[in-house]
Parts: sequence; C-alpha cells; structure tokens
Amino acid sequence: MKQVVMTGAAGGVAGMIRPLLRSVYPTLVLSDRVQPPQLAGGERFVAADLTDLGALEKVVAGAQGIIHLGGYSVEGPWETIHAANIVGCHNLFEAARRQGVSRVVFASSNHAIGFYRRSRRIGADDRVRPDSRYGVSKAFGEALGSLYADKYGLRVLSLRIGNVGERPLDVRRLSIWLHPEDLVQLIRIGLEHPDVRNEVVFGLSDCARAWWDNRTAQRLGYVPRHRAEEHRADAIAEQAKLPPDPVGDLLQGGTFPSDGYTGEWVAKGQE
Ligand code: 15L
Repeated sequence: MKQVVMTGAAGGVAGMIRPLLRSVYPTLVLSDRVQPPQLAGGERFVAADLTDLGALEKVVAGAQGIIHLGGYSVEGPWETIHAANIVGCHNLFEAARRQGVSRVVFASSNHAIGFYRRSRRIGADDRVRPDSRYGVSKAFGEALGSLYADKYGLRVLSLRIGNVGERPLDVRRLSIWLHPEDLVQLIRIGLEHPDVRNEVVFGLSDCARAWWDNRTAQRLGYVPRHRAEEHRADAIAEQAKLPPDPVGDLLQGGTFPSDGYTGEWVAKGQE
C-alpha cells in the first residue's frame, strides 16, 4: 500500500507505532484534531474532527488503507462517546466507502467483552458483553465494520485490543498485553493479507494467561514476538500496590465493569 491513513494520530498508541510503520508504507497520512508531535519524512498531517464527514472524506481520499485508532479511548459521558465513537466511527467507514478505500483496520477493545469472567476462555465468535458505554461503542464499531464488509465489499479487520505498551502494567494486563511491535504485525495483516474480508481478532501478544482464543489471527499468520510472562514479577509487584476490587478482579474488563456496578450476580458467582 502506498498511502495509509491513521486516525487518532496524536494519541498514545499512535505515538508508539508511528516509528514502526514509517518504513512500511511510503505515505502515512496522520489525522486528528490536533497535530501530533514531530512529523517524520513520509508523514503528512491533515486535521479533522471525526464528527465531520466532509473533512474525513478529504483525509482518506487517495488512500488504500485506514488504521482507525481515533475516538474516545476510555469510559466517558454518553454525549462524548456518542459523538466520537458512534457518529465518528460511522463517518469513518462512510468516508472510506465513498472514497473507495479498500481496507480498514478498526481498533476495537477488550471492553467490548469486559463482562466475561476471567475464568472463561472466549473466542471472537462469542457474543459481546460490553462493560461500559465505551465498550458498547467498540461493539458498535465491530458491527459497523461487518456491515461495510458484507454490504460494500470493504475488507475489515477489527482488532479487539487488550492493553498496548512496552510491558504489562499489572496482573490483568498479563492476560491482555499487546506489545507495539505485535500490534504492527496485526495491523499489517489487516492491511495486506489476501484472506482478510470481515474478521475480528484479539490484539494480544504471547500471553500464557490469555482469556482469548486467537485462532483467527493465527490462521492469518500472526506469530506474536513478545512474551508477557517475562514481565511477570514486575506486573505482580505493581498489582500489589493497587487496592482490591471485589468485582473488577473477577472480570476481564477490570475497573471498567466494576465502576458503578450495582448488580448482584458477580458476588453470587453467576455467569
Ligand atoms: C482500552 O480500551 C483503553 O483504550 C486503554 O486506555 C486501557 O484502559 C485498556 O483498554 C485496558 O483495558 O487496559
């Protein structure tokens, strides 16, 4: 691919992967509301708000692929989530369709399935169980990707990302960690693999404690290079500094499902 767009380019995940993508795609069009720091050769910035379909069409014109990291990346008020992740995500797919972009990699999140217990192992075909308004918006984005793939022939890979960083931050992240280099491998599969049509895969490095069956990613050739257990001691030490969370510690989404929780079934041990 000659020209690839990255939305959410001023965000933290984009900052980790931009240096790794520069040598891969000749032109990386970076888009966000504010300009990201230090543009390198091959990088071009185009400002756009995700709620502005016309502006997004200009951003994606001429591109073959889009890495959609943009939107609101944690739980927030409904109005914020709705504008950035519902309207914004729809605008992104619609702009891609109108401008004839052939592939979209959508950054979904583990919070689309955060209400599963940690004792459950799940696959991408298990139903979504969002743990927040944010998680609902990610499930919506996956559904939208599926619609645009089935109806309009876009090739879409939704990456249900765990937690991106140089190392797992605590015990929960030992199960869901994604190193930036492994993320780039998954993005490249989404943008380049001939068999990608309409897929959901987990954004996960080599995590021995994973709760997710990532066989679709493996079938597409994904071989994670980074092992979570190498950071076990640090992650356990960090966990010891955190207060116990009787609900979140049992659930895959951690603090997202426990925040504001008033149900009873978790304490009762029910699924
Ligand atoms: C996410 O989806 C968020 O974007 C990120 O900030 C983390 O909270 C991550 O999930 C996580 O679950 O660790």
